[in-house]
Amino acid sequence: MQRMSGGQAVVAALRAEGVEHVFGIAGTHNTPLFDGAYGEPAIHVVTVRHEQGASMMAAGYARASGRTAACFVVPGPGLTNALTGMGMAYSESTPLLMFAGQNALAQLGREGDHFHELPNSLAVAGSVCGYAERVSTPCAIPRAVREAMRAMHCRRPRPAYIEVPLDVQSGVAEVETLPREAFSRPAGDAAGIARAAAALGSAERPFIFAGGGVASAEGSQPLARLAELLGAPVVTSMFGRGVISDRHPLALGDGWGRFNLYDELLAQADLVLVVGSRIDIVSDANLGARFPRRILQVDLDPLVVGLRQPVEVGIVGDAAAVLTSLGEALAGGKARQCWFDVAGFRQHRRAWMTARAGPVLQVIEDLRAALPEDTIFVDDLTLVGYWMPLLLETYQPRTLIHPGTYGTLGYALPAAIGAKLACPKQPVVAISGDGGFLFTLQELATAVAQKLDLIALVFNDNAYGAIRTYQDRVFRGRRIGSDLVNPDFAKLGEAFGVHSARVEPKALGAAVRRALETGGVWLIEIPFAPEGPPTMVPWMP
Ligand SMILES: Cc1ncc(C[n+]2csc(CCOP(=O)(O)OP(=O)(O)O)c2C)c(N)n1
Ligand SMILES: [Mg+2]
Repeated sequence: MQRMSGGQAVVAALRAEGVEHVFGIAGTHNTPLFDGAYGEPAIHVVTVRHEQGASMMAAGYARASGRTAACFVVPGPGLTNALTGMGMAYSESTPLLMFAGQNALAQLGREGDHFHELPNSLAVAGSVCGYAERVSTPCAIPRAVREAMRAMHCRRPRPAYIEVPLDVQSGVAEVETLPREAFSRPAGDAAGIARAAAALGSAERPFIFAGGGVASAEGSQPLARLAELLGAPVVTSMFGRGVISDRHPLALGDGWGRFNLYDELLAQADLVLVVGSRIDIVSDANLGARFPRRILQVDLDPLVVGLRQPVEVGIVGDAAAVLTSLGEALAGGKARQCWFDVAGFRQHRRAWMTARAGPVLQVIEDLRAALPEDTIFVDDLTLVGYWMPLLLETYQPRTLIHPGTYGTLGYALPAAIGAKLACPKQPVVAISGDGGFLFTLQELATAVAQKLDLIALVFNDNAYGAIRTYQDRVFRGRRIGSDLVNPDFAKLGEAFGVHSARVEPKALGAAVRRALETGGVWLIEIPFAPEGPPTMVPWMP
């Protein structure tokens, strides 16, 4: 037991849980939270320039590292500003721990002119969280933080929200900090694993569809081992890119399986093991809907299993644990030859991409060649970004961070800042369009203040290009609201005190190499208007 304020109790609980970074903006309604971190060396407070940046940084931080960061925001506008990043994190199954201040307990429930008042804030935050709670005494803080951590680490990862009224933040009490706990996830039930192993053993032409759940469970090794035992090729969802290296002889690449590239695989396969993927709407429209009849599904979230299609065996559990158990169950047999012509598929895919992607293929290959293998790429919703999961050779998990199906613009820069703070030794590159970049560009100031080495690329077509393309394709060229008048990006970079450059696409490789060598924050504008992937919006007619 130790006597401390609610603000100090929050920070003590974060320290006890191993949280190292807090992103946020202070106001009268959360200053005691910030004050709790005063002089606390274990907690690094990052002041951001908009709360949207805070939640997106925390999301990028977690996706790059698997570690959880926290945010401190004021209630009302601070919370509603943060919601977009929280919605994003919710859709991409990413943890982040959001703390908002609140008016004093006695003022709650009596709607009136209270400052920063947001009726039903718990319900508002709760709509994009797996856990939402208001604490009403400092003593309740360690338990609430523990419950939030459990919700994020033992169940499907989702943001968590804790609201701390002002009198609780400043109130002083005897608080007991909880000892560290090793969080565990369900390992999958033995009977289900035995049935799934038998089904895999009996299948003649199985393949594996691996999603982001494999990355968040650190399941790359057991995935590769199981695939090798079965001779099963592996397709990844866009969240799963990197869970198997593109150099692995069984890796088929991204399952944003547009263009009927996977028809041959799907026509021949007699069983699919779906692991750590809800089979999002994009994958479902293109690939899931044509899965073979026999489906085995492994997921931490019971609501996901069998959601899109009926499954022969469903297992609720941690992807790494279940893949390991399946591997052990099948290890007695001889490793099988792969039944599918992976090399032929890759050649076919490559020829297809070369024919359709146009100059964007070269741009992405140049980026790949110029940067080390562990570089973390963070995409925005931009035409180049859409192509990234398809075209970027990816060798390690968590190195291609593609936005979730929430699909907000402005994600790349703040998420890249979070990724860099989490993984300071890895180069980090944000890929934005001119439209999306202006949603969160002020976070360049945060990157400068944090003295980061970071490369922000802005592909400039002076348009909401994806929408312009869409209008051209679907609305017979009736362009409206999609042309943009932009600032001078080089001067903008200068004003923020970052290195800036404007380069033609063919000079991009050299430019990023130079940026990497020089260090610091770089804003590189590339005048470029690529084609979007042919079925860019697959769920539309
Ligand atoms: C918050 C938000 N508002 C609107 C959209 C709709 N939208 C999707 S892509 C896009 C265009 C993005 O333009 P830009 O960032 O320049 O990339 P480009 O498509 O030109 O490559 C828009 C407006 C969105 N995804 N998110
Ligand atoms: Mg654009």
